[in-house]
Amino acid sequence: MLIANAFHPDTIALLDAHYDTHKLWLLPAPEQEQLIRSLSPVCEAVASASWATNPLIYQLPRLRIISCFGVGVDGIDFGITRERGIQVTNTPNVLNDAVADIAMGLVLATSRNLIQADAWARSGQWQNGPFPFGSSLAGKTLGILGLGAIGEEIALRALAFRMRVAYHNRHRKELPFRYCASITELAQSCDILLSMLPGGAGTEKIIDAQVLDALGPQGIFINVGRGSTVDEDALIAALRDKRIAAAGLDVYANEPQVPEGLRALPNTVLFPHIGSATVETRRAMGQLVVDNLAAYFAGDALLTPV
Ligand code: 8YV
Repeated sequence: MLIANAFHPDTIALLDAHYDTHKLWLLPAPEQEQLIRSLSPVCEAVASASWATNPLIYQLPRLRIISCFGVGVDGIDFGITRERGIQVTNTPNVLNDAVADIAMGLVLATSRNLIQADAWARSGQWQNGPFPFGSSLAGKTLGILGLGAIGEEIALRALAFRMRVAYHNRHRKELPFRYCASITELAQSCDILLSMLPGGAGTEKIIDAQVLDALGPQGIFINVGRGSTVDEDALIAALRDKRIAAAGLDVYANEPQVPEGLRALPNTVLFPHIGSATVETRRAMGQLVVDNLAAYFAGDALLTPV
C-alpha cells in the first residue's frame, strides 16, 4: 500500500499494523518517483488525498482500491478508475461540522473584520481611536451555493445567528429556504454568497465576474468548497475595484499557492485550507480511510463508496 499524504499519526499507525505500507510524502520528489516505479508491479491500494491521486493511478497498473482522505474526489480520473475497475472511497459526513464551523468563522471574520481588529488591539492603534464598525449578521441573507450535507450544517449555524438562508443547487430541495434557480439570482438575492461547490469540469470558474457583479459592492464572498470553481483573476479585480466588499477564502485554484493579488488586498481573509483540520475530524476521516480498506480486503461492502 502506498500512503501519499501525512495523515493523522493514529491513521498511519493503523495502516502500518495491517499492510505493507510505503510513505510517499516523506521522500524528496526524485525518490518519490523511484518508489512509485519500484511499487508499480505490486501496489494494490492507495490511501491519498484527492489532489495527490491521479499521478499514482496512471503509474500503478495493479491498483485495485483508492481510499481517498476527504469528501472531495475532484483529483481522481474516474474515466480510468471505471475502465480498470478500481474501487474508490471517500470520507463524507465526518467532516461536516468542522467545515461548517470554518465557513461561519470566515463569515464572522469578513463581516466584523476580526483579523484586522486583532491587529488593531495588538498594535496600540486603539489609543488613537475606536476600530471601524463592521456589519451585522442578524437579518442578512446567506446565499449557499451547493447545499449538500455540509451546506445544511452551515444553514443551521446561520439560522442560529438570526440570518436568512437562500440557496442554489441544480435541483430544488424540500427545505424551508428560498431557492434561486441560478447562481446569478442567488448572488443578487443575498448579502453573503458562500460557495460549497465541488471541483471538476462542470464547476470550473463558474463563479466569474458576472456572479461577483450580481453580488454587488456591499456583498461578501466566502469559499470553502474548491478554488477551481472561482475565476481568481475576476475575484481579485472585483475586490480591488470595490465591486464586492470582501472575500473569505479557505481554498484556492492552485494550492498551496495563494495568489499574490489576493494576499496584497486588505479586504480578504485567507485561510490555508483548514476546513477539516481539527484533531477529532482528521482522526475520524483517517478511521474511515482505514475501515474502507479493511472492508475491501475482507470482501465486504465498502462503507462509503464513491
Ligand atoms: C481535504 C477537503 O481533503 O474533504 C475535502 O474534500 O477539501 C479536505 O478535507 C483535506 O484537507 C485533505 O487534503
